[in-house]
Amino acid sequence: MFQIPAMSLSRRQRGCGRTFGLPKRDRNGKRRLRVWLQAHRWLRHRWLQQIATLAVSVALLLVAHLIDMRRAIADPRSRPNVILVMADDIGYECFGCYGSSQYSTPHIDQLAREGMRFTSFHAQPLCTPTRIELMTGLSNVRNYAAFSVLRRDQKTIGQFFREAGYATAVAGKWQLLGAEHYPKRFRGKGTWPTEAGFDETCLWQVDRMGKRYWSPLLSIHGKNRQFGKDQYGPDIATAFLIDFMKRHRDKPFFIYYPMILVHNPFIAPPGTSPEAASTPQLRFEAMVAYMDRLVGRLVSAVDELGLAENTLILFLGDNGTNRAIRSKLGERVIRGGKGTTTDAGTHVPFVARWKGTIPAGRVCDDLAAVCDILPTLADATHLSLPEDLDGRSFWPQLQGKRGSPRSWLYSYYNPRPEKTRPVRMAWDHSYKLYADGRFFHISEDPEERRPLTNWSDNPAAARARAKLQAAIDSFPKKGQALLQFPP
Ligand SMILES: [Ca+2]
Repeated sequence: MFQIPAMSLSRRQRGCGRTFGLPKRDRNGKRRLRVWLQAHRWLRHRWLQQIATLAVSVALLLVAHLIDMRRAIADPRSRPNVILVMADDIGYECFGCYGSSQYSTPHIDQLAREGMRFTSFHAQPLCTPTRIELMTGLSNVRNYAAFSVLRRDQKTIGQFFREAGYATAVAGKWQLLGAEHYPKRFRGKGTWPTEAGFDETCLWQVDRMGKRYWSPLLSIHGKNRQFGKDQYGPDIATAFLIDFMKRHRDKPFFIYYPMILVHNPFIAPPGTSPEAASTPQLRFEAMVAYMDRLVGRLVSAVDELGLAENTLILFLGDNGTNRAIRSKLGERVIRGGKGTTTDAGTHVPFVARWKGTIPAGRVCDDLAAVCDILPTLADATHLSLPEDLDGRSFWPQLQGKRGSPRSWLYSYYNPRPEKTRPVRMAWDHSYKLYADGRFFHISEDPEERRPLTNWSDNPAAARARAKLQAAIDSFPKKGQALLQFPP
């Protein structure tokens, strides 16, 4: 109950009261009018008070929110450094943490123990198709023009980070400009590394095509430099990035490291014994071990600089292993599947570490793909992105939450559109459907040797087929940018 304050009525107020139809000589009526007017004034007064209180509360909330935002921006955890490492031509079957005892990958295995490993991560079957997806977060059906060419009208991961105030660097292999050894109509039609958002660059195969391992020809800050015969390209790229990290330890940085290793030619890396270099297979295994050592060198530098709890490190492969390579995994011998659309062509390792933020030692079985990396990094670092990307963020999963896992993956693959025909496919953990109707039980038949013909008798297969058909139908049938280059 509230108390009505005592107050006298003005002549005007009394006059007002009469307009409400009270009898002129009714004393009780006048008293009721007085009480009503007093209550009305009090309520109006009270209402104004409430409006004022509400306005002050909203203002205080806004101020608190702004203070929180400023704190969040000032908190290094909201703008972590990001190091994105992608090895060249290596599937999941070549890593200790994925069950291999044939290969030696102790540093990447340790990264997995200190972070999270994905068991069902997929890339495109070949270099450029994967790199375009990584740079743009889009399926190849939207923007793939030609092999070795990233259309220069595309917004890239480097540009997003640079615009957000990050220092950016790329070292390793580029292959996105159209170098001198490609047909003339593709040469120079793609994107320079600086145009793609990278401040500092140390890259093999930008405009020139020299050697990648010993006696490498590297483009450093846009100038081509020929190194000597005792100098090893992968060492130079790694040292370049460690130096960049040291110089930018006090501000957020984004490092993209598309590694030069372990693509053919299979040439022994530094320190390989003659016995370990006697066959291409053994030299490949030595290259894998050296690639792992370089990742270890980079991670050690992060830890020694005291940045482990402020740096998100990701490692993946860009496509399956070279087809000349055989790798034992449990009872299976897996032939490298680079360039093919089977599991051996697309199934790559994916490991992420951010000490104190990503729970250590976790394994995630969710489906994920290369085009998901850009949205995931945007989530982790509070970048804003367009909403029409094909990728889906798995940042919740990296924090140990359930997230919104994919129920299928989709691929449009047409690496050399001047001579290849597009392959369109969708798959989940169990089944894969091609747009031409081929349908496989991939968890039982990963090499896709036995197309399913009686799937309609199996309700689970029929349901999966309908889901995968809908996934394929949700994308355009034809590539949008094949052999088209902006001026
Ligand atoms: Ca590759």
